[in-house]
Amino acid sequence: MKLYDYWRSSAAYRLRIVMNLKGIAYEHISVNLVTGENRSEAHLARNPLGLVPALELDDGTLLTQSMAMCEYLEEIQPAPAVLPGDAIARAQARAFCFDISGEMHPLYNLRVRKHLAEELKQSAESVDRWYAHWTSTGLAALEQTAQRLPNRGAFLFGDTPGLAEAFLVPQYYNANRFNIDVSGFTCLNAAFDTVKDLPAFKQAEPEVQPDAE
Ligand SMILES: N[C@@H](CCC(=O)N[C@@H](CS)C(=O)NCC(=O)O)C(=O)O
Repeated sequence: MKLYDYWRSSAAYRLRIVMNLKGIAYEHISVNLVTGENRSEAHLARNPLGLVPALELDDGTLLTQSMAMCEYLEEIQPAPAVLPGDAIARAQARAFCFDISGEMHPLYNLRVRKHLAEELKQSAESVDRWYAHWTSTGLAALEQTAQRLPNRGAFLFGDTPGLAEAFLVPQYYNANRFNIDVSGFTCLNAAFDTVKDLPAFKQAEPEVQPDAE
């Protein structure tokens, strides 16, 4: 499989973690978001929204949307599982991931920040405040969710790391990068600390990717 990736893409980071957890080898192909390579004809043919990641299967089929791709990987290679076995816990784990990928991240994605700065002429300070606001409120809600989880084991959803951690860790990376205070999020911090040094997570870190600058 080919993963259209960018070292600093938090959505691609989710895929890298899941592929590492499952031991699925992939070819990394960098699509530079800073130079706008994601808006090139070649990449728009892969994903008309011009976003990464995209996953190209061996027969040339292209998949987009990190959650859909992770679910695909879970279906073709169920072990080790990244979603819990119980249907309710599975729905809750998916909801945790969608809170990140569908509610938080789209609000402060690069194209949103660029639009705020370039089209709406907002200052760098306002854009940073926008970013911090949506990250902090999103993480605060996730903290509440994590505190109420009935199925916690060593990890958020049981005894193995899964999609919830694979979606959370890249948001922590971003929060760190933009100096957002996460010290109050005790459950999320514990979840982050439990996985951050596992090889699947270490090897997915932005700074060790081949296109890291
Ligand atoms: N919902 C999509 C989000 C993908 C996405 O927004 N990717 C970002 C990088 S993390 C991107 O390509 N941004 C380019 C841009 O905003 O122009 C997913 O989960 O895969």
